[in-house]
Amino acid sequence: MADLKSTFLNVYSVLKKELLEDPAFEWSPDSRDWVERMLDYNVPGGKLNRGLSVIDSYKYLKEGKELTEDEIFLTSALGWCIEWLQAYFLVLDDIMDSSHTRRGQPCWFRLPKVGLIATNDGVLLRNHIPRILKNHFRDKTYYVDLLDLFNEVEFQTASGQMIDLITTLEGEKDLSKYTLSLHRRIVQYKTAYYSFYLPVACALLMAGENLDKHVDVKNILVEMGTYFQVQDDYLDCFGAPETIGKIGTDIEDFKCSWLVVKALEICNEEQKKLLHENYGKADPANVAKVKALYHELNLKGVFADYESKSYEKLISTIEAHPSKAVQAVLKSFLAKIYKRQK
Ligand code: DMA
Ligand code: MG
Ligand code: MG
Ligand code: MG
Repeated sequence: MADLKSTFLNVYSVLKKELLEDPAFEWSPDSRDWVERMLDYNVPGGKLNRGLSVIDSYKYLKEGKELTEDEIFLTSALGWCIEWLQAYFLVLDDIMDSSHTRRGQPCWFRLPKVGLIATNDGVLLRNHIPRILKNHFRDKTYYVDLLDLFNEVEFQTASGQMIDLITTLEGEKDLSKYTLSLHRRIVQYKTAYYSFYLPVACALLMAGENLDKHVDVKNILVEMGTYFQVQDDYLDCFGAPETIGKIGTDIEDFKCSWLVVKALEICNEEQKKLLHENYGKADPANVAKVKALYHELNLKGVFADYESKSYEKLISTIEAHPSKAVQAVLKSFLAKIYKRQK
């Protein structure tokens, strides 16, 4: 595993070098330095789960057959395209969410020398993906499907981000619209497609599969992605910033988080009033009141219950899938995130 990760990181260096020598641009030392620093700061520093999953999934689809050097390189390159997509969304997400830290360091836009240049860096990160794909997949039969897949998933993610953001401003801080179904819709689009469906879909395309025939796999992965974002919402409030690498902002940002949805479901009138008065305010005193209410309502326990029920449900859906190889892909993905602390 440690070995797979170092191979994967080597591929990052290769891809970065190619991008820094892209013949479509006349590079100067300062432009090259900027992009290199921007990439090193934003692309490889995460858990790399999404990227590594492409290699893992492809292995399972090949039913344990040893991968060739070429296959390892190509699955890694696709994995990195997903990590690039993630970096692009996160750089912009942190600006929009007024976040402070990410992966244990200040958000890119918080660096004094960066600021709103970060928005163009986001655009650059996004543009790197089709360039990597062109460099390495142009002559593959599945090239068009790959481009189409990334386009579709990017559109879904941006649409999810849009509804995540506009629900926080529609009307005057209206908590009554925060329901489980709205939450589900937001997280399905903003997180599940790119984090869960995309890695497996990349592996399926490389294995010569037609994605239209794998709608059942997509549905399970979207379910898993929803569970993953509920964990993210939980950790935003209850996770340790040193472990998750970021300081939560969901309460301040008036987000339609799973926690506030659950709190609204189980609270009494008095507690609801407290939520209305304190949710979505930047003052730490207001945030502390919301957190105290979450403790009072035992949201930790409610979450633990949700977590084990989701796991059981996912496992039984996976085990109902006719292909053992697909089952293995899905189970390994689930094992990586079950009860995660970061
Ligand atoms: C993030 O949702 C979704 C995308 C597409 C980046 P979020 O704002 O809850 O993520 P985080 O908690 O990592 O800022
Ligand atoms: Mg965010
Ligand atoms: Mg966000
Ligand atoms: Mg979050």
